[in-house]
Amino acid sequence: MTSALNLLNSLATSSAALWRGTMSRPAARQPVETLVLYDIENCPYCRLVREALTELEIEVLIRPCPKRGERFRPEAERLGGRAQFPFLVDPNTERQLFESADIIAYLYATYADRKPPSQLRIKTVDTASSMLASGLRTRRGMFARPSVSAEKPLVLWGFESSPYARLVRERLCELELAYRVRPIGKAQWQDFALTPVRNRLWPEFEHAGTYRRALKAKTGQVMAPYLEDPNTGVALFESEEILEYLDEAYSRL
Ligand SMILES: N[C@@H](CCC(=O)N[C@@H](CS)C(=O)NCC(=O)O)C(=O)O
Repeated sequence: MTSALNLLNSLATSSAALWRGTMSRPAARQPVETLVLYDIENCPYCRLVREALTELEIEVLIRPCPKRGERFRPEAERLGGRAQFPFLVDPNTERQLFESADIIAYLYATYADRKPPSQLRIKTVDTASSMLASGLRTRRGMFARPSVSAEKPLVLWGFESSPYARLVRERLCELELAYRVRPIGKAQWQDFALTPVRNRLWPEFEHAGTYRRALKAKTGQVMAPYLEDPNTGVALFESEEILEYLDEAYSRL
């Protein structure tokens, strides 16, 4: 029951954020070295940056910095000089940026061959709707909880607005587990079909997105979230099972 309500709330959250972070139109160039984002899952400004990363289909390494977190916050503060999130580090250009609107403008200028969304729109409609979305999730994905660390980053295949992937990202943030996001935003109308329906109707469907194709080749289907843990060899679909796994493997509560 709780998880059904939680999922409904997550669906409402994606609606409040106007379903940004659903579609993907890949960047013209991909970073050679992975970008690093110091992030709080339920921070409205961090959400805007993650939405842009889904839209541009750019992989990112998230180092979660929830409030009261001690694992990655000191590193972010040392590098950036202050505790403010989102904080993006691009090892390809050695740029380090604060401010969501500046980060989004930088991502488009550096990696895309098209204009970014207007700064005015980001700072008004997008920020206001993202704040509403964060309000709906209240404390979820905001505060650290006791956990054991993972040696290697986990890998999460998903897209920003997925109500199911959000539940997993929140837990990864609370447990302060670093993870790579492999973005599988939607690019074709068939991507909107439920996975079992798509598998049945078009078993040979060729996905357009790089990560969609890679996930299909790896698992035989495209569904978000899909979590891989290189520390244990575990790989799972289904948000509920993933949450159980993360709690069992990493929570110290
Ligand atoms: N104008 C900044 C605002 C960033 C901001 O206020 N972030 C909050 C989190 S939502 C923060 O860093 N708080 C400090 C903390 O959590 O310790 C932006 O758009 O990136």
